[in-house]
Amino acid sequence: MTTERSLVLVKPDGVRRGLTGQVLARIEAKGYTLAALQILTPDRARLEQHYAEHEGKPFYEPLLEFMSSGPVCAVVVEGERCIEGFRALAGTTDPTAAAPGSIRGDLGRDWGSKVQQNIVHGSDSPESAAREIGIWFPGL
Ligand code: RTP
Ligand code: MG
Repeated sequence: MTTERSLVLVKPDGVRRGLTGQVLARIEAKGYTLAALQILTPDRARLEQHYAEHEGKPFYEPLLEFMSSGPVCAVVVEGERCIEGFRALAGTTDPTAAAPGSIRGDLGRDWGSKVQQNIVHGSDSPESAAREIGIWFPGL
C-alpha cells in the first residue's frame, strides 16, 4: 500500500463559520498527516484551473464567486488511502443529504444560495490530487 496525498480545502463558508479547526481535527483524528497548509483568498485564475472540469455547468459561475468570497484553508493531507478516506469523512456533495457523522452531514446545510456551500473540498483521485496540489502548492 502506498502513501497518498490529497488536496483538501476548507471552503470560505467553513473558514467564515470558524470550522477550520474542527475539520483539521477530524483529519488528524482519522490518523492522516497535515503535510502543508496555507490560508489565502484564491483569485479567479487559480479557481478556473482548479474547477476546469466544471466549466460551462450552471453552478460554475456561482461556484467561482463563492470560492473567491473569502479566505480558504488549503491543506495537503497525507496517509494510506487518504483520498478515499477524506471523501468519506467529508460526506456526499449535498450537505443537507450528507450522512450524519460526516463533516458535511454534521456541520453543513442548505442556505438558499445558488451553489452548494458544503464546507470542504477533497481530491477525488490520485490524478486529481497531483493536479490540484500543483495548483495550490506549486513546487511541493
Ligand atoms: P468537491 O469537488 O468540492 O470536493 O465536491 P464534490 O466532488 O462533492 O462535488 P463536485 O461535483 O466536484 O462539485 C464541486 C462543487 O461545486 C458545488 N456544487 N454546487 N448544484 C449545485 O448547486 C452544485 N453542484 C456542485 C459544490 O460546492 C461542490 O462541492
Ligand atoms: Mg469534485
